[in-house]
Amino acid sequence: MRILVLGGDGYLGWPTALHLSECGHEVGVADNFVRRTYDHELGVQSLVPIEPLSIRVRAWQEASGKHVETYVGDLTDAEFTYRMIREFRPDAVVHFAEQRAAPYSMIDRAHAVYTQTNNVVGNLNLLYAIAETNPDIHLIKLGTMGEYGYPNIDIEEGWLEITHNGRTDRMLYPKRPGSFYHLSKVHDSHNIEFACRIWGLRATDLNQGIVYGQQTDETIRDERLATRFDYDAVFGTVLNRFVILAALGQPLTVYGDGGQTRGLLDIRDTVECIRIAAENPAERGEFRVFNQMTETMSVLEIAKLVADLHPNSVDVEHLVNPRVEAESHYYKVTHTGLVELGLQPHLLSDTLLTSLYGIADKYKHRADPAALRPSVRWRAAAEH
Ligand code: NAD
Ligand code: USQ
Repeated sequence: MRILVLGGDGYLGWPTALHLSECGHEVGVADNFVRRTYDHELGVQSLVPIEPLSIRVRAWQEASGKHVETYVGDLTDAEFTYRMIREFRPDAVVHFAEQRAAPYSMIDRAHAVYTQTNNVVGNLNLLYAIAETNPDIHLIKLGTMGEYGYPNIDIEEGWLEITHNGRTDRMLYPKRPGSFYHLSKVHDSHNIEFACRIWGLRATDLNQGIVYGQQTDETIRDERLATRFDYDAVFGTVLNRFVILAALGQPLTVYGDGGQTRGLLDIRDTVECIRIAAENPAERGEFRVFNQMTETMSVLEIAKLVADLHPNSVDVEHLVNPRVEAESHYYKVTHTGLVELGLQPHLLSDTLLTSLYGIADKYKHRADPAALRPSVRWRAAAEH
């Protein structure tokens, strides 16, 4: 298949592009490098050094003999988006290209507006480009488990059958997200479902949990193929961040009680889920939703696991929660769709954690201690 990976210079987009290429697909990647700009803005860098996209692509050609086409541009630029879709003629488009950090979206008004504009407008341009160029293209869109929030009922895969006053309908599962970033994904999901309904597009919305890990079978073939590994309090996600804090000899920063329970998955499962979704497309007119996660853990359980298995002594510290979120709640999620299509999950293991400790230890000198403590507070705008 011809598969275009948008956001292909990012943490997940790059390893996904390599995996799809390795599996025999013709792959193109697109990116505007804004993720590298956020690093400059925040004064941080990926703990593991990453090469520019042009060098990554050349290194992959050398390692595998396979070519990856690149498109440099911004999805909010409609002309760029249309041109890329027309030129590459994809069978499937994998859309990772959004601002993805909840704390970044909560810094202030400008960052909230930027996040929602970038994400919602980019996705809308893409929907139009697909509809007007070739409505048969399968859109595989990265959503997030946080779209659902943490309701006191079981979470289904995107849809919910509701009986009200004696009548029944199949509705989109109600959403109650916890940041302006997570809200942008809800807006995207609604726009995509509408496009499937009115134009007959085919789409898979992947409500992905928090990803951990840094290496895949493809990225380990050459140091120049490494993907990023974030540790700072804005972009570092909880498990990766705790591993790096442990390497630095810093306490693991559990926000509040730590009873926040989340869906997680290994980066090797992310790339495989995308392959599975691409090779088993949604039907025309179908808005298909998969909950892309393999296990659930609370933040405190993650901290304890990282601390217990670490060779050095590691403290766990409870901080006043900078976010507004439930610190103890019901959480039960259906996530059978991808497994039924063949996903064989890598569950979090001592071996994976030990290998991550090695990576964090090797590069810990690159971390800026000033970026470790959370500084973005959800309530800030309303505090005078
Ligand atoms: P990332 O920030 O590392 O990668 C996103 C890439 O998209 C970056 O390279 C960025 O430069 C690019 N991009 C952003 N806006 C763009 C635009 N307007 N035009 C062109 N390129 C643009 O993020 P990631 O961690 O790889 O996440 C990828 C996707 O997966 C995101 O949509 C995110 O919401 C979703 N997701 C990530 C996680 C996780 O744990 N990392 C979990 C669930 C869902
Ligand atoms: N947390 C801590 N201490 C920390 C960092 C985080 O207690 O040092 C807590 C947070 O308060 C939150 C949980 O850990 O309760 C997860 O935080 P996170 O930053 O790891 O994840 P989140 O903000 O939800 O965002 C990440 C990705 C995002 C993706 C989402 C998947 O950045 O792109 O959409 O995970 S999900 O959480 O399922 O919505």
